[in-house]
Amino acid sequence: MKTRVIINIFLFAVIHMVAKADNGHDLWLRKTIANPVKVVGTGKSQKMAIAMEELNSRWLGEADATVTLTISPDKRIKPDGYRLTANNVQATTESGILYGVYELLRLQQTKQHVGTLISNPSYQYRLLNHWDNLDGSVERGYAGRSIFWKGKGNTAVTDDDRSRWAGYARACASIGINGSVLNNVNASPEVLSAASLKRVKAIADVLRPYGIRTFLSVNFSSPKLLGGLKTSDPLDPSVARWWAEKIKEIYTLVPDFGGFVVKANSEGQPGPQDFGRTHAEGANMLADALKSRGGIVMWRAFVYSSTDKDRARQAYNEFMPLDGKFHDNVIIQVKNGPIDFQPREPFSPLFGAMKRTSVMNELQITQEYLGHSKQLVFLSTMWEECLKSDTYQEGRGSTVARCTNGSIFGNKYTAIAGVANTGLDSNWTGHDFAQANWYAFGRLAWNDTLSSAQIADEWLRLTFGSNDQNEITAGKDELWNTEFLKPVKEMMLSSRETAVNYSMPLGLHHIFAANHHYGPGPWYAPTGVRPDWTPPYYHQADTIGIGFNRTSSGSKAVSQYHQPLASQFEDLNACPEIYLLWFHHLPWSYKMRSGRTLWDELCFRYDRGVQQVREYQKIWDKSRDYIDQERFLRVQSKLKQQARDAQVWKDGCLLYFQQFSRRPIPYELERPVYDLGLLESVNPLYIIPSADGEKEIIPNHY
Ligand code: BDP
Repeated sequence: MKTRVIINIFLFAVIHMVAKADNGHDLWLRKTIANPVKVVGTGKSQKMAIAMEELNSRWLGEADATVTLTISPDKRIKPDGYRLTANNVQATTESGILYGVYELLRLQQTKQHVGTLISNPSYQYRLLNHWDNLDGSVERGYAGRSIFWKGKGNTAVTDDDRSRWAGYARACASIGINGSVLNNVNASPEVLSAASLKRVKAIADVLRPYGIRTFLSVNFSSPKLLGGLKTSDPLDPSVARWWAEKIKEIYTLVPDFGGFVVKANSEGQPGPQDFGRTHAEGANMLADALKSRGGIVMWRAFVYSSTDKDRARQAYNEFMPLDGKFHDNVIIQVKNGPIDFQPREPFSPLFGAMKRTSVMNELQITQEYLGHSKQLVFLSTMWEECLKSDTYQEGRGSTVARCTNGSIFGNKYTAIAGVANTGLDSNWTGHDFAQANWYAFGRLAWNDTLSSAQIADEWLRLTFGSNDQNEITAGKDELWNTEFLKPVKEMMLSSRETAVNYSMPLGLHHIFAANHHYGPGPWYAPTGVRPDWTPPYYHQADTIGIGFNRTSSGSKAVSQYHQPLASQFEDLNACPEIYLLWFHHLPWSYKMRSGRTLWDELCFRYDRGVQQVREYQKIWDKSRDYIDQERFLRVQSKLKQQARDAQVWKDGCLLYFQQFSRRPIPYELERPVYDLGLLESVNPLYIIPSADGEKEIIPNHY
């Protein structure tokens, strides 16, 4: 009897633990108790089979309903688009059917009404850029090693690999992503070797049924480095021939191969300028070789040299004279801001300015400058801010989105890319909330007018909602909405501003400790390091004031923006305060709109950032009863670290800048808890052990 009781208690505990354990692997595609449904569809392809399987396993509509999947022409529906009713998905392609099915299931799962709707993607190419190296490491990756590459001598494709890739592809397809660039923009020529291409083929075969095309980043010197040619000069016929042969080899293995991404003459990467050729000459040579196969070239505009006085101006200076010189299957891939994925930047002035060239936006999903996978920062609001920024290039309403999605310039090819945050971690992204950034990127790439509030709402419902076999939330819908959904959504929506506040408010940028881009380091300026790789270059703090003067009395970067923006950024009374120190160098005593001095305002912002993270800790602790223990504890511990690290940012920056401002931190604010000397002498990350005990790698460059 006694043993039986003990066994029962044990079983109960185990069942309970299992129910409460959740490693996050299922992302926003969690298991549901589906209703029976009959799916009628044409075609027996793998893609259609996936669409049917998804409906069968996750249908939450009327029980025993019949759903039809119809492929038929309709002028209103673009290739990947679809038309939906509660019981029918119509598209002109199988990919369209797949996307329509995912949308239908999403609407059901988020308990929205399914009326009749037609949906077409904003961009033709909706791509993830993986900065994965062939050795399995991931540049700026914070979620474990590469899901694609395992290093030399480890090229055999296992079932494990295939199931990872399929899980990844399914997640991508469910949010409309239709292409993956499999390797780092700092590309090893080896990616084009026979052995690597074999693996590329294996990956492409798994991604294809989910509508995902495969792309590669290539090293511009591959003809010489891999092919043994004497040169990689794009105008040398033997070089063009080498690329044509290589491209033929790729298409034999991957018939629907998408094309190349190229980082050329940027941060030490080779490029056409090494041979006295222009970016256009380099890009066009590759584009011509890809053209007959339907491939494209995404040529990155991320270029800057140490000699220029303002890094923010350089991409524009370099690329504007080439406008109109690129062949039509070249797209210029431009980072959202003129410098480099900072917590906040104004949009790159190239958007809308290049009128005779296709331009695409490159966003960064991996949180290189926004807390890695240690901090909860929902990036959707940052991307929304960029996409909705008005460039005025073709009059009012010429938003960055409209300048790149074809609606203004009628570009032949339209695209958007996000630098992926995926890795081998069981939850894919390290931080459970970083999944939301992957999700948001896909949703915005599909529809660049969506609001971050809607995206956050969807993601929370899908990821933590009550539709799965989650007895914790069953029957608690009302409470779940008010006690969990609402506060957690608000936390997500404010989280990027919070990160800006505790790291670089008011337009400050690039004041990181070192190349790892995590902790603060406004003081970081080792001798011998090029100035544009040190924070003082960007903040320019001195006893008079702080900020980078980019007005007509400074670097004149404002002039790269179309009117009325150029004047607005130039004019202190019109410049948005969020960009103040991006465009202006101002005295510490400068009067802000709040009535405070610039110094006081800076102190308030840093402090507010810290306070906001502490609030998040409370919000999260209150959500305990609404989600599983495993994810609860994981996020709780990450928030703890975020609160500590926000304090390091605040103390490090304020104590450092205070040496110049020589003003007290306003007395109503909490005092610093760290000493500047300590923060300066030790990399802040070393004095605060991370929650997961992980060791940071000491960088050797900025
Ligand atoms: C910077 C990263 C670096 C990348 C580079 C790029 O620090 O690792 O290689 O951008 O985008 O943000 O090429």
